[in-house]
Amino acid sequence: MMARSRLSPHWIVLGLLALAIVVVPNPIALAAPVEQHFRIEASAFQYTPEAIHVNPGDHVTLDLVSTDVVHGLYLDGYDLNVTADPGQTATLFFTADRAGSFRFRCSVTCGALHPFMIGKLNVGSNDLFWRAIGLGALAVVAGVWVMRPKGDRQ
Ligand SMILES: [Cu+2]
Repeated sequence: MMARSRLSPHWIVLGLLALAIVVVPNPIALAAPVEQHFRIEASAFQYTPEAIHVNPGDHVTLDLVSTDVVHGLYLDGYDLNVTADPGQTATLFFTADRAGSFRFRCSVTCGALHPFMIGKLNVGSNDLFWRAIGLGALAVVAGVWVMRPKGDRQ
């Protein structure tokens, strides 16, 4: 008879799942660029929302709305700036052709906490992040399986 493999089928399934999580292409990352429209409210001393996410190549429109005093938005990496008067909307348009994580900050001195008025633009898929989470979840499953009580033990 054939020698029995030392790898149980469970481990092979886990290994294949891990491989799939690492190498399967992310359909979102392969999608064509789209129009993205965001409304960011600026108030003392924060942006709402604080973080926005687009995919590389997306055409991005940012409407900066100031709810109190004059606020600005300077986007690091893209070197873009826009200023919104109180109660007004100012619009910034750009193509997200640089991948990465970029800070945006208020470019108009608006008060004591002005230096802390910071937001974030993420350009790129969260691929690595989700793959890492997937692998982590798989490791937990594997751990639980290894630690499972043996049927013949009390
Ligand atoms: Cu400011």
